[in-house]
Amino acid sequence: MTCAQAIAETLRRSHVRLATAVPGHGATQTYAAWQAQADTAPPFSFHEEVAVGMAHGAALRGHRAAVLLKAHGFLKAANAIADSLAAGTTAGLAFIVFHDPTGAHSDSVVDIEGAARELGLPTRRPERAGQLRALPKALRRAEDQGLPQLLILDADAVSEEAPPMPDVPAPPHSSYERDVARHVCCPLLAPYQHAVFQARREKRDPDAVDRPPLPRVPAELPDEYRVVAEQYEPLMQALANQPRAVTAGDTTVATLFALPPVAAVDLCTYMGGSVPLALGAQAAGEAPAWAVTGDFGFVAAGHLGLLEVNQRELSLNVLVLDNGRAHATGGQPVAREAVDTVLAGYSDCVVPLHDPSDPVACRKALTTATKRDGLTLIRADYRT
Ligand SMILES: Cc1ncc(C[n+]2csc(CCOP(=O)(O)OP(=O)(O)O)c2C)c(N)n1
Repeated sequence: MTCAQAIAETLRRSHVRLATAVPGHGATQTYAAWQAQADTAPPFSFHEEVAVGMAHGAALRGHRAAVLLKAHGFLKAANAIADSLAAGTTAGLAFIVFHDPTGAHSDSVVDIEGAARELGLPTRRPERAGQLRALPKALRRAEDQGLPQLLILDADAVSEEAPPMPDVPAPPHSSYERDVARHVCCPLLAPYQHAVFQARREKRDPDAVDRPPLPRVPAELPDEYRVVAEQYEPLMQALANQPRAVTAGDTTVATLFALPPVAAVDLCTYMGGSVPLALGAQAAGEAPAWAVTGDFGFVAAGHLGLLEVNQRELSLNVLVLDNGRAHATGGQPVAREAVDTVLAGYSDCVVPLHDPSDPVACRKALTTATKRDGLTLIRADYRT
């Protein structure tokens, strides 16, 4: 058995429910071995930010997950990785970076160990002989610490003969509990989440960090968010009343409807992360899953996750709040054509919502989405 096959087998025996990967020396061979042991081979991802967001969505919801990538991809996914530290994890989450020391398979020689340690990401770089043993240990440590873990492995070792298989952990012991203060990354909660992260990083008790009071939405939001939030209220209220396993928000003001009393959103990390987070949870068996994104976040990065919905043949309901503005950052314009262009690739999946201020129209659009299979994009038109 090669090391690549042994890594895939160790992940499987360690109850890893979702593995994602982008091709690259080391990751390619290992994910090919992971695909070979599945009933239906899961596809490679196109973008590491999506691969990390999906794995984090699964792990936050209590399912072990791993991402196989190269150093360059780690840098591409750095925003998703940083926010996975802020939100933490429930089940084991391992980022496995295959290092290419000579650049023989890379556009350049890149070593991410320093950057990862600066981020505060718990990092191990085992010797070749210890690479396999390091995997179950990393998953266990992630659960004990509530933080994802990085393993840097030597890419050239993947085709060598594997050492004996290591002992593997029992299934994850803790299960997901909805916790907006910890899992919804946003300016109002960032200081608390950072204090929790520091506690976890230093192996102190994160529960000893004082919890912030949660403002009621929309009435108790700061002025700059409240006016925009009021616009979103009918749709977010209707969303809260739909059945869900999980709803992931994005960097839109609407994500603040995670707060009481509406409680329509459960998780949020980076800009463009709502689709991957929801989809990763869904791929691990959490259905129905919803994602809520603003138009700017969707055009900027969120749409990358849609490729995964289709290529993995999963179901996902996505609300695109098309207000023509990046309100969260002061209202920079988002051209209608930009949203049209991105949605053109998914025209069969779009359900228009022309009057999102009407609760009945909102409920109707959401119910239509729940009755459809595959991908549904509700385009809520706030422009007129
Ligand atoms: C990678 C990255 N770049 C920039 C930002 C700053 N940012 C936060 S929210 C936002 C715009 C969100 O606008 P939109 O998705 O349209 O939602 P809205 O606030 O209008 O509801 C931007 C650019 C960010 N959070 N992350």
